[in-house]
Amino acid sequence: MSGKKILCLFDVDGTLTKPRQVIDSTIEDFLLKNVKTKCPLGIVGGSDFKKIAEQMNGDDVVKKFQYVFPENGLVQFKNGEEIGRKSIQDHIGEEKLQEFINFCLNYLSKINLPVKRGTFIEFRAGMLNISPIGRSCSQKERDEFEKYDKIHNIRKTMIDALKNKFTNIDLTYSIGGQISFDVFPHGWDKTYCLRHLENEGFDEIHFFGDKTDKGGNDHEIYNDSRVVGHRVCGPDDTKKQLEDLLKDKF
Ligand code: M1P
Repeated sequence: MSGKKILCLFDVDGTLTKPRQVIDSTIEDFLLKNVKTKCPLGIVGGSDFKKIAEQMNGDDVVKKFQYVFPENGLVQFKNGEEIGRKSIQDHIGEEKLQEFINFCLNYLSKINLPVKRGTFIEFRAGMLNISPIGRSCSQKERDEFEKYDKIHNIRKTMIDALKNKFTNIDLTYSIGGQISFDVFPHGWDKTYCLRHLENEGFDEIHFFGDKTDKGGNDHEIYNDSRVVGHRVCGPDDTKKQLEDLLKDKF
């Protein structure tokens, strides 16, 4: 037993759940009965709170996990209470933001896809989420878009166009899921949540994520010197790596 104060911090999609799916009861039970009894638990997701709550069996997620950081930690919950949120419009300014949104709408109006649905831009507290197919697509359409995008690079090509156009705004583009990408100011990636843990007295923060390669939304935090990074390939692998960690540390 190490005697160290450890926090286990998890990405959601692809780490605790299958993409955009509800957490499996085996994984949730394991976390709450076997891990939480030994060390505090945290979540840092790219999604907004509504989606994280849907995937984690309801709004009570903020009571089950000591720390919940939706939108990379631009919104923060600690012990069941919201303790802060950051606003993208205050940071970028309305004028530039509208220029950016208008460019995206114009770009999206010119591409053809096998299917297009609705909600192409989701405006969140600390980021924009942009989806070429539209967030209101069905699960089947979502899975098909992901395959189509792997061949046709729809998201990557759009990100390149945005990078070329908006050299004057300090934005980061991150592909964290199947049908969309997130846009936020530099440094507002998942490492943003670490500032809310700095004074919490942890000796080690173990982060578990699946999108750890460059361009994935776990890349920066996985490589941050303030955490011990664990690259996983799905919820079952997360459980296995946690079992190993528990054997080693407790
Ligand atoms: O948590 C990872 C991503 O999940 C969703 O992505 P998609 O809908 O494309 O599968 C989004 O909520 C996205 O913001 C988030 O990063």
